[in-house]
Amino acid sequence: MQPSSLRRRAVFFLIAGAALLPLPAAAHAIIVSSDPAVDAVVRPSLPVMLRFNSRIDPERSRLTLLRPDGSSQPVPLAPDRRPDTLAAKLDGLAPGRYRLRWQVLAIDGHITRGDIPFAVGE
Ligand SMILES: [Cu+2]
Repeated sequence: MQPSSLRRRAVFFLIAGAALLPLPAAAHAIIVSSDPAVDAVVRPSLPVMLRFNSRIDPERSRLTLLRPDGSSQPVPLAPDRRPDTLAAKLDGLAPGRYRLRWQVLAIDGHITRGDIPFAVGE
C-alpha cells in the first residue's frame, strides 16, 4: 500500500470515530413526545405531558399557557414526574386556539424552548 493511501485511511477512520462520539450539544433537551400533540384539538380539561430526550432541571423549567386573547398564565408543574418529563394539568379552557410554551434547562446547562399550538374544540 502507498503511504498516501495509508494516510487517507487513517484520516477516514479518525473522522468515522469522531462521528460516533456523543457531542455535548446532543444533550440539549429536545421534545420527543407531547400531549397535547402539535395542532391537536382537545377537550377543555386535559393532561399535559412533554417528554424530552434528556433529564431536565424542574426548578428551572417552566410551562406557560398563551390564551386565545393574547394573555398568558404560568402552568404549575406536577411534582410527581419522570426526570425527562414535564407534567401538568389544564382545566376549564374555553374554546379557541392556544399555545403551550415550554422552556427547560437540560443537564448540559443549556436552555431550550418551544411552542405547542393546540385548540380546544367547541
Ligand atoms: Cu446543550
